[in-house]
Amino acid sequence: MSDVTQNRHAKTSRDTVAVKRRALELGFDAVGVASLEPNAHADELDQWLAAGYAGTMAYLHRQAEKRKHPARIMPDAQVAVVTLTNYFHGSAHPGLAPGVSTASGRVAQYAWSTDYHAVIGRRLELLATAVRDIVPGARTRCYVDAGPVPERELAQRAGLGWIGKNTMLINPTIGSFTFIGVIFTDAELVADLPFQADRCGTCRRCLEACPTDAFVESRTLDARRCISYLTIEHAAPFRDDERPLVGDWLFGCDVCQDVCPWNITFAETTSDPELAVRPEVAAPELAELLAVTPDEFARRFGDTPFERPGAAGLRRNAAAVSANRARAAP
Ligand code: B12
Ligand code: SF4
Ligand code: SF4
Repeated sequence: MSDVTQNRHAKTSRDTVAVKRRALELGFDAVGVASLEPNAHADELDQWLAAGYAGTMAYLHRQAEKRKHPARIMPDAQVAVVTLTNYFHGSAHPGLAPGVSTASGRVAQYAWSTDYHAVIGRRLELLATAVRDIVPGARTRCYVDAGPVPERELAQRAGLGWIGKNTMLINPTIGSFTFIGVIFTDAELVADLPFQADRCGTCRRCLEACPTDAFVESRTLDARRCISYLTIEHAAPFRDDERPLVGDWLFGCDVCQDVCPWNITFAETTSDPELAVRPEVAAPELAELLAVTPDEFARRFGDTPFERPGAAGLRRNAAAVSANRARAAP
């Protein structure tokens, strides 16, 4: 290797270490660098879309080409810096979520605080600034749960964990209650080795615990049966066969993560001040939601994940939970 090449390698390694150190200083819990080869699971994505499992999430069809070829997401991108942020708020044994009374509906833990798109988005922008400082002239583009990015695949490729049978990215020391954030960049950073192992082994707890039987098989989710899809992404009124599926869940669902041994053993409660629990979203009263006006909804929930389905979506969900409880009552 020539001196020039050697010096360049030394510089890219130093730059990569500096970017990762800055990520941890900013409050990310784990960070890795992913290469941008075509998605190894492109065929699975095509089959999943063709089977109709995306339901009304039409954007997943539109974004498929980029998800299959992540290098096309940003021109000249060399790598993606991938971050994990732990949002676990403590034991949430199915049926016994902390803070949930019979007056309130159950809400998935990821939504118990200020909208993560804003919190993680701000943090990613700070990290992107650091990338541009460390590698002068570099360009960056940040994504968190928006845009045509195969986030879990990139996290696996960045060495941050494996994709479990419940389709979640599971980190062996943090678990799966994590947000994934991604920065595409044309900076020359050193890619990590992918996380190769499948640590699910013979376990099938998530597949068996799903209250709606939404898993067609391991790592294949029919989103149309998933409570998370029904209560958040699905915009239409519930059909009669959909309403009972949501059970007690007002917003999202955590069952396939709550039962996972990697969470039961390793997940630790976050102390991130920007992800502090807000009672009005963690345990909202059904009666209040049924009566909330659009102005009141915007004032109380405008900066929370409830904003996605909006007042009408939450009213639909609250009515379904109330009906399901009334039916289940002796
Ligand atoms: C659409 C979507 C949904 C849909 C569909 C979910 C799904 N499983 O696909 C719905 C609305 C149901 C949903 C629900 C939830 N979501 Co969501 N969602 C997304 C989104 C926008 C796209 C995911 C996607 O591409 N799905 C398409 C299908 C085909 O992909 P897939 O099931 O992951 O399958 C791929 C891989 O599994 C792989 N694959 C297939 N077979 C195999 C085999 C092996 C061995 C391997 C390694 C890989 C592999 O190939 C497939 C195609 O690429 C991402 C953000 C993003 N831009 O990536 C967030 C995201 C996946 N969601 C997230 C979260 C937090 C949730 C919920 C936990 C929220 C909640 N509590 O209610 C639930 C979890 C439900 C579940 N078990 O997945 C996080 C997950 C973080 C993590 N640690 O994994 C993400 C990454 C958002 C973020 N930035 O943090 N979500
Ligand atoms: S989030 Fe709930 S409904 Fe969706 S797959 Fe997991 S356990 Fe099933
Ligand atoms: S519950 Fe078991 S099978 Fe499911 S993701 Fe966790 S380890 Fe894998």
